[in-house]
Amino acid sequence: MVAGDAARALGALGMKASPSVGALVSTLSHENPYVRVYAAEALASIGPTAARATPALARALDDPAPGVRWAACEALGSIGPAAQSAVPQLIEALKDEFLYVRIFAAGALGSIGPKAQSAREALRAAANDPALRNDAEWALSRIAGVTSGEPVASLSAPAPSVAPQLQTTVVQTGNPPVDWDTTTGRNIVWSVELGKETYGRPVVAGDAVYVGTDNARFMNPAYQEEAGVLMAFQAKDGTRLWQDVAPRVERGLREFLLPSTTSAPYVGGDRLYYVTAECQLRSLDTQGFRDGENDGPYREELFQDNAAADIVWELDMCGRLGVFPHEATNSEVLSVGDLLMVSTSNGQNEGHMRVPSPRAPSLIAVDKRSGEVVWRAIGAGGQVLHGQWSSPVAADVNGRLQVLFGGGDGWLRSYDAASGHEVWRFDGNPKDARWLPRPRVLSRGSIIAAPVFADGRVFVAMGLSPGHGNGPSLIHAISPNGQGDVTGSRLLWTSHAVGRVVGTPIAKDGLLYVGDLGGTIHCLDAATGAHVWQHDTNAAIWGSLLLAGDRLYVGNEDGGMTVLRAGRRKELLAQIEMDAPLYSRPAVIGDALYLATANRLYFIAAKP
Ligand SMILES: [Ca+2]
Ligand SMILES: [Ca+2]
Repeated sequence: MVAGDAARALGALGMKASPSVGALVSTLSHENPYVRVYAAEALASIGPTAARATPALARALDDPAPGVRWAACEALGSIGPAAQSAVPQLIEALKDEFLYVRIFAAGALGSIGPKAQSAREALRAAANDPALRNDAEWALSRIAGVTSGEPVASLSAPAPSVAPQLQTTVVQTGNPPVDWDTTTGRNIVWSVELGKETYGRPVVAGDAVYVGTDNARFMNPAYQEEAGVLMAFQAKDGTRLWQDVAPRVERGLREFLLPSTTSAPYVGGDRLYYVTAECQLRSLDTQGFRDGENDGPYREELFQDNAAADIVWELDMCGRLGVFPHEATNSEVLSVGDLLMVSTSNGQNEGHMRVPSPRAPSLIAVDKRSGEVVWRAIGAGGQVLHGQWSSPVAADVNGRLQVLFGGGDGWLRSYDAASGHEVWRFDGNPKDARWLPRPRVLSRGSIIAAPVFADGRVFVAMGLSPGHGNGPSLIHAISPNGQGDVTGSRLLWTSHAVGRVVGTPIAKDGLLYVGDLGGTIHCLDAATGAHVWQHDTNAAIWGSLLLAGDRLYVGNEDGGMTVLRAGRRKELLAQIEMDAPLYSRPAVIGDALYLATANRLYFIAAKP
């Protein structure tokens, strides 16, 4: 893979790699398809000065590997008008069997602009494909000489109801145990096996508990492929009810999406909504096939027995919206009236060189009943630093419902919940911060933890993928009453005292609790940002914290569960060791906890 590594390194240099265009052109005919992909991606990050690669890139549109074809489209697009000679091959690529090749071909034709006149008819035909419409229409406007930038959010449906119906599950009442032992079984009522890499958090609704995991245990012996799974258990005793599998979708991707369901579902009545590991938003019937009916327009379930999930509808965010998810599609589902809102996880290409689908939405609102997209927001667009793994939250700000969404570019954006129009935006990064994705340095960051709204303040913690380790970072408090860019005008305070954060903080009684990737839990004064206390748990904190009654539960990557008393005075209540990593927030029901480790689900309650 030396040639591939060299191509990746050149791509990272961007413009500075332009003297290597000749070498990259020869690398486009390397025998290893991955090396050819990296060469094309490296040419894409060089831009217009790679113009002499145009003939070779046009030939690469016939490459047998789809990844090479779409990366070649990206490169031709970034060369721009000087890639005019490739227009005939790009027109052919509009009919490629792989969606991303078609999308990026349309994007390249638009970037070539008025010199791609001959593509107009083909683009008009391509605009009939819903997945391609955005990019084809954008390309047509560019060819016509219109340079007005982003397509406008389309709002075709009547104004949806967005009555506040907020899910505030982080702060709970109840007094769950602070004392349990998985070896002796103390206070463990039951436990069941999950997959082997579980990041999903348990969600309890009705008499069932749901959790996203992987297919490592082949719970359905008839299906032994690598895949993300959503499991449903009976809440009282852990009896398995059904599971939903999201088989790998052949999109010409190099299968770098995590094959484990990380999205926590939202359950409303007899419908459950979640994002699969393959970037599909699904509505399921909570009764599965046990009600004797195959519900909804979706009838193509792979399995239709009592242990299988009944899909009501599915929105494939890649196939329908041209989204290019990076590494994991993990959004929680925000329910607001008739709408569901999710992050699409649109992000960088596999080589981490650029965002291949910059016009795909970052955040969408979908009609709960039909699965139709009501509005879409581009958000970070082409500025995503890595991936997008934050989840939207709703905030009722003086009677107007805002949707707060942390972008992969480090900007927090607020949208009007009904229309999707941006209300304000806040840049969480210092303007001079550089992208340095390695431990122990201050890097330009993305927003991964969900923002928190409490007592009129919005808190947003900056983070990086846990794979890049911990480092100095920032947390901000801002006022949500502004318009436009509020970075300078609505900042209340910034604290430099925290490390990189990926788990959602908790605000309660004037205090803010934040766990970082260095393993430290911080208690800050919510009004001033002043440090009240901190406690080191000795391993990275990934998942969100849980506050139940006055008990703050903090799980870490080493399987350590630390329980502290919430309040201004630090008090350690318990330290419990589990035998597997704790990545997610437990669910509290009454005085009991549903807790998932990386491989097991536990029901924990005081036993007489
Ligand atoms: Ca059913
Ligand atoms: Ca169905």
